[in-house]
Amino acid sequence: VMLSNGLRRAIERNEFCLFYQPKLNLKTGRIVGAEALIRWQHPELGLVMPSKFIPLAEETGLIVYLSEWVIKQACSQIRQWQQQDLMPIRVSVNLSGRDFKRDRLVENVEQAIAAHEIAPNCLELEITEGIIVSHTSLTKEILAKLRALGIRITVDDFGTGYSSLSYLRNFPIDTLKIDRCFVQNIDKNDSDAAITMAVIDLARALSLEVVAEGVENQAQLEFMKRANCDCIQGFYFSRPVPATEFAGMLAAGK
Ligand code: G
Ligand code: G
Ligand code: NA
Ligand code: MN
Repeated sequence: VMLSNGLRRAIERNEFCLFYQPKLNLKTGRIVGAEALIRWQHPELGLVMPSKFIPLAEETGLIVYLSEWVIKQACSQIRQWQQQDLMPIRVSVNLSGRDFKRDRLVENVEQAIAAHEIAPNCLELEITEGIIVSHTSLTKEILAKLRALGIRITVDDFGTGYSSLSYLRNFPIDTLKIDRCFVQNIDKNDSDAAITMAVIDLARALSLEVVAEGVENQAQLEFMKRANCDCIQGFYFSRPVPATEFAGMLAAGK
């Protein structure tokens, strides 16, 4: 109850911030991007994680305002890093199903990119497989418009959406992100290993980029290298960190 009352005020008071988790290109060993993950800097509770308030924001519809803020903030951050000569990197943001029930999303993205004068392909939108399959016609239209702007689209949690694969040929997509539930037991479970390799091959065959999320140890990293996965993201390389810390990692990697 406390959180639900606070959420609306928190938006007005600008109490949110973004953490950034690096994505590492396995061929070059360099950071190529980051996923932006929202946190709520609550005046009494401290740093509140998204799992504690995103579901509520989705239920109440406030998510639309949060997403708008996240998009603007990510674009502003991309611009700042560019000005510090820390580019080129891409930043991805997570969107919710609610965001695809309104045409305003395209306008929000277009305005944020223009206001911060960033290249559209520096911004990536992560959309779960579930969103893609559940709201087809308007979602497809919105995605097409976003893609036409030059925004990159990632299918998040790939393999968990209980979907047919046919959307892959109908939707404008750039990247598949292998869900961490497959990555987790890759060394112990032959099926998970086989599924992961098949997804990587599928991505390659469709000329899509493929990212493995939730890489937590050296063995998983080596597996992804052998399997020719493009990029990894996970605690083994880095947890999500504040913007200044991420900038430090970028600078050190130069
Ligand atoms: O950062 P953390 O590991 O706690 O993220 C938990 C979940 O919250 C993830 O599923 C992530 O996709 C989601 N999430 C994080 N930031 C955002 C955001 O800005 N918008 C939406 N819609 N979901 C987010
Ligand atoms: O797909 P989704 O947007 O839910 O993924 C983002 C979430 O995954 C965030 O909550 C982030 O903190 C979490 N995450 C990132 N790397 C790892 C990891 O290596 N292991 C685990 N368990 N979670 C991770
Ligand atoms: Na994500
Ligand atoms: Mn995911």
